[in-house]
Amino acid sequence: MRVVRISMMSGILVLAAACGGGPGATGGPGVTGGPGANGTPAAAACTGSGGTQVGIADNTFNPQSATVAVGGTVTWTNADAATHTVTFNDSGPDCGRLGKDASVSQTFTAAGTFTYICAIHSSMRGSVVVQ
Ligand SMILES: [Cu+2]
Repeated sequence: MRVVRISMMSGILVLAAACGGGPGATGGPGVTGGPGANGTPAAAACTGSGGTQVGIADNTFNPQSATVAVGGTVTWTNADAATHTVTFNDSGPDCGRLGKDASVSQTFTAAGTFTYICAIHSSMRGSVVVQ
């Protein structure tokens, strides 16, 4: 009987978690990771505009480490002819492929250090420090 009871409680907890998110819960993996818990941005995936600019040129993110306040936004713009991505580590959002002159933004709602790579060129690495 005890096993059955534990199983039922687990089911209830799963249901509660599934219903607890409300609007915005579908924004991306970063939402459920907890603030900075696993290096994923605590924000909807790849949203926002403006903010701190990070250029992509010669297969390098510049600056490689950008610092923003909590609630701040980073916008990446690709100046290379080659396609790049902004892909956060540890199952964070992948902001997709950026062709030449394309840009993408990410808003950060929790403090922490969020590392990312270009999924096409694994030597391209950057980070955003949110404080
Ligand atoms: Cu790249």
